[in-house]
Amino acid sequence: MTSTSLDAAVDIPLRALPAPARLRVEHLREAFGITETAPRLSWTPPAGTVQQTAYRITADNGWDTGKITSAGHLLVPYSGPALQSRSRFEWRVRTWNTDADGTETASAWSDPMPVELGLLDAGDWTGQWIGPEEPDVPAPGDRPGYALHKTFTLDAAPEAARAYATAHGIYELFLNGERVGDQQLTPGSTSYNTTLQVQAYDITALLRPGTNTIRAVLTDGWYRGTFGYTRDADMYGSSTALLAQLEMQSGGSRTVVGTDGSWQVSRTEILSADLMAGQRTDFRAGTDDGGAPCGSAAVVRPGSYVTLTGPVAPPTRIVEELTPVSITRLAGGHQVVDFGQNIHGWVRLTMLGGTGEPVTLVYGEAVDAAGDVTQDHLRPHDFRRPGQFLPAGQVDVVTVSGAAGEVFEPQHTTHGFQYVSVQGLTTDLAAEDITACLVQTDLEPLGSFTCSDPRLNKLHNIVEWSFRDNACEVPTDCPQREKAGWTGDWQLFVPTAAYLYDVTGFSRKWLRDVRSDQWENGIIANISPSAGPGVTSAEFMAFTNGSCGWGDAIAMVPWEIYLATGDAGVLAENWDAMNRWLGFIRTTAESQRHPVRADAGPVPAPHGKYLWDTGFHFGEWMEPDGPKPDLFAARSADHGIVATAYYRNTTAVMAKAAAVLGRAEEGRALAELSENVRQAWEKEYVGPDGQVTEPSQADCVRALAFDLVGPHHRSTVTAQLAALIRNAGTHVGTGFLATPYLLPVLADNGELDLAYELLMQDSEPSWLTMVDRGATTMWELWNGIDADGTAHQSLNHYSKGAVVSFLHRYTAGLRQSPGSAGWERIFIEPRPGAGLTSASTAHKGPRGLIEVRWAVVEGTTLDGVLTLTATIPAGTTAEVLLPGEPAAVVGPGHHTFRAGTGGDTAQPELMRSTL
Ligand code: RAM
Repeated sequence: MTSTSLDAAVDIPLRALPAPARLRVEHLREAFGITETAPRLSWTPPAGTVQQTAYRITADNGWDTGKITSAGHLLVPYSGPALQSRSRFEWRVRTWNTDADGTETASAWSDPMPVELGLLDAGDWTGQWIGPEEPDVPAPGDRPGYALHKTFTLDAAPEAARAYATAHGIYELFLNGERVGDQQLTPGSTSYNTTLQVQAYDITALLRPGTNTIRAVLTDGWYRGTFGYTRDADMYGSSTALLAQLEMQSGGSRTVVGTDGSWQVSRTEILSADLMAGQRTDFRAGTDDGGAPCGSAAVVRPGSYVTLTGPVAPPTRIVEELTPVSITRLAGGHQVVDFGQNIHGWVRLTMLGGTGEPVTLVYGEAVDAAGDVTQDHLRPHDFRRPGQFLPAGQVDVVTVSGAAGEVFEPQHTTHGFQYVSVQGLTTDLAAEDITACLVQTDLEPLGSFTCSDPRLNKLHNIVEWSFRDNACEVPTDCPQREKAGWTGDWQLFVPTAAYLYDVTGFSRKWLRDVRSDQWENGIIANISPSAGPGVTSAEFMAFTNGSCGWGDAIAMVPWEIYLATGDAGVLAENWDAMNRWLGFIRTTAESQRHPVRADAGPVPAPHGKYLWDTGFHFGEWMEPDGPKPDLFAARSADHGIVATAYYRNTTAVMAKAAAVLGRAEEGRALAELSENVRQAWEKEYVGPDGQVTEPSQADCVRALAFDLVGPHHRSTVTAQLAALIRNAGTHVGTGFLATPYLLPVLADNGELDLAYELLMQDSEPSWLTMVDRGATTMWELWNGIDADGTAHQSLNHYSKGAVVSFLHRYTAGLRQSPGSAGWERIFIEPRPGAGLTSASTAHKGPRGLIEVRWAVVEGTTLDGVLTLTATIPAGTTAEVLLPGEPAAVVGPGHHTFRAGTGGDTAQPELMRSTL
């Protein structure tokens, strides 16, 4: 290759074919305890491959496919011996591939990937559901942790041993005093009425001949603790319980120790633990590892075995630890620890107070004028006492017993925080005494971006952080005030998230909850997991379900996951649920008219049946100059312009999904319905002059993004949008729903410069205001920290962060071609602006690593010439469009292009080099 590569690192010699990599089973890197008996296997062809031509899979259970002539390496069905409970195999794969010369070469064998099944049937369980006897259950938020434990004897150390465990509540397992595994917050959050995850652990190394003690610590968690904005409790039941089974294999025989009435219950050092309120620990109150039975016998409780399932998403872990950037002792004695980064999780505190002296930790995202942690902006309204606010929670208290080695790490709660106010500790903290632990679903990073502007790099960084802080078990809205799986938030951020991380299993797991929580009439619950329509005590929480832009997640999220992975199974899994949601929209649109419209004309216009204009809708939500959110008023407001737009989009998405699923007839009907809805929107909301009649940036954006207006109106609506932006002093005016589409529709409709002006705007409201005011995560409101430094609402909501997709797709210029899924066909089309001189992005797609980097070379004879290098993985076609150049189509390999950056001055040149 004779090109000028911008980075030697991309010039890997392509002829040394390594082995296939990134082995996955059902999108999982770890497949331990799964309960899928027909798993699909995927791998990435060796780097440097142009096309896989054949593969061979072998496994240690005798499965051997032989050499199969096929380019397929995604979601290949397992076809070995039938899988049963506890089945285990290790598979590996080698491939035959053509290289750039068309020569076929065999790869090396991949590393093996172990797969082990958990317990598949209710009949596999001898363990019973057990729990503590609780004559007086304390108030929610104030309930203690219990230990359930049992001592048993083994003649010899087993050859292999497994523990299977789950709980109504959160459990941690300890075997002979050692914590079992590194997962956190187990069994994780799901819609427990239908789905409860079971974790499987390899405990072979923890057992010993003679006496062994198994101990589980059990707290309320999502099952029984307080939850969300309303702090409702007892969502799934009023008592906690544990189900566990230890299986020890020796010489062909299996010894089983399951939970039953012979287990003992002890109090623990956890005086109270609640996901919202925090954790109070008093080491004087706990027992040791449970070896000395005390307390009472466990009570056998009713509990389901049919809702049990293995993992479909990665587990939750501590994925990163941070040390303080500063520790300040305030005049009043509090020590304020600043970690320099807003995160989700807890701290590990090794410097504790004197014996019997409680130390209080108040967690927050901001400090007040005095420099202490403030939680004022995080307090939810107390809907039982209008005008009042509830406590923000997020407070831990620890008291030591004086025994050596006591460490406080509150693993039965979580917090959103950058700062911790440590109160009651006379000793000065040193940095090594306190560590922040980021608790997150252990997602594989896939994407990155960097460019020549440090502020844009920081913007990208804070968006990534907001996502990581809101990826714990389910996609949450914020890690402090609510921790709730709001459907709308994930709908609008999932395209961005799927570029940056592998969110496939994570989304499939959540979508299963969304389906479980769907109402009989087809409404998709606003929040999943949630326990059902009747469970919340707040009227406003119940009547807001059925909102456009939120419920539509049931179609939009599977579609985005399909695009990212090419897995049509995700569409199939959710097809019925999206149809039922559409049924709700359709029935509502056809049978109801908004009173305003009905008053204006008693006889509905023919297009009226396609207008979805009744029911509650959040609307655009949180526009900078929008009305103060008033849910009761919104209940009767006319949000038809937003809802009908989503009716159009969801039918359009479903028409495409139907085509992928081979449901051609349904696809045609959906496309027709979608077009009828589009025409109705245009008739109702576009005037004769082609302008949107209820002008707002958000509605103009939707008109363009959802193809609501015909081609002849696009330029008028674009001009209207541009005028609205200019009238706002070149400021963003969108809220939640339209923000992800704002810059793309400008760029796609001839307003690229305006898109960049908005991106680079640094007066309020704007993204860079957040960067300039020191944000380390994306704010819920455009003025999350106002000019006076006062915090408002959550400082950690990812929704506005969807803007970084513009950096990936337009600035760096990498996107999928229309009609492609799983990154099979891509477009590379940098759209530079704002004086940027370089940008690069990378995405580990299902076919391998895609890299794009461009720079405008300055100070050389090539001054003003854009040089672009691209790495295209196996089986992928890329169309490269450079400013002012004809399109070039290239295949796998490394490529370098040069082009004049436009204008008449640069000599247009396109130099392509391939391998
Ligand atoms: C807020 C949430 C969430 C949003 C809803 C409508 O309470 O934080 O982000 O989806 O409102």
